[in-house]
Amino acid sequence: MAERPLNIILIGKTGCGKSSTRNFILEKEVFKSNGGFESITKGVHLEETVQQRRTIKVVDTPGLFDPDKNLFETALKMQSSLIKVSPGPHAFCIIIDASRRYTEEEQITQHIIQLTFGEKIFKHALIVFTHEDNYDSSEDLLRTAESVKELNSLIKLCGGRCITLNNHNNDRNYITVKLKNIIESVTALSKDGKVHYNRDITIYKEALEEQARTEIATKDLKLEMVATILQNTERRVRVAHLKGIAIGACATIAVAGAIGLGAGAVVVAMKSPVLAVAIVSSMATKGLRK
Ligand SMILES: Nc1nc2c(ncn2[C@@H]2O[C@H](COP(=O)(O)OP(=O)(O)OP(=O)(O)O)[C@@H](O)[C@H]2O)c(=O)[nH]1
Ligand SMILES: [Mg+2]
Repeated sequence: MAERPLNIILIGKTGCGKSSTRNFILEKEVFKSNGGFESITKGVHLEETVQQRRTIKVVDTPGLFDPDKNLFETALKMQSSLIKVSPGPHAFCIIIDASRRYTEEEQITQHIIQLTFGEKIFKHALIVFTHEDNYDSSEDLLRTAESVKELNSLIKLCGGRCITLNNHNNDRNYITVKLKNIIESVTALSKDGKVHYNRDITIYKEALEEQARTEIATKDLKLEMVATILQNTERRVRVAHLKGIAIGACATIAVAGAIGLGAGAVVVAMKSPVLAVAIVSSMATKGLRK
């Protein structure tokens, strides 16, 4: 019997190696040299391959921090990758160019990724470090990454799931081993293709649209600004979630009252929506404070 298909979405900063990684997974075209030629991905592209009797669907996305683009518009395009894969992605590969320093832009990129897909994304993500060829070994690269405080936090958020890649290595054994690593990692993460990312992105989409309208230039964005936008959005998501629970609970109580559990329960049901929403809203606000 054929194995369950796996859906993978590649995300990250512009030029980090998403399209090269897609080509590596699809065994389509392995670049031999950097050259001076850069091909910037504009849209969201789905392609598929069969590896180890599994269909692997790979979605390439436009990179964040293209200086000519509004960062939030690019994030909206990146978010639209979700409609390409049904029932949802089994893994997000957060691609990081290990030959570059992990600067403020990289940290903003991490915040924008969360603002696009919500904090749950990290439970469904693995980090792919490209430019492994800049290091003596994969272990050397990982040791260096872990020594960078902010990067180490991201690695922990992603449950320590990391893969290192040299997209320019076209040695058959190397490709076989790395493809096996990637597929095994996504298989384990998705419990053999049974678990996938599934999140209501309405509020995140609204937040990105709101920011895209402000037309702030990408180069003027500061980490604190993006961190505040992210905190406010996560707060709105929590309040909406808790309101949903409260309304659900009230409906249950009201139904119980209606089927004869007594006048007291009905009174609670009538009074509690406001009370419940007030309580949960304050809980949500407290939960976000450091
Ligand atoms: N040396 C080396 N170069 C790499 C590696 N991966 C990618 N590159 C090079 O990095 C450059 C950018 O790679 P792309 O795959 O186009 O990056 P991208 O993330 O798709 O870029 P955007 O579409 O602009 O977001 C290209 O010149 C690649 O050849 C790698 O593992 N090692
Ligand atoms: Mg690309």
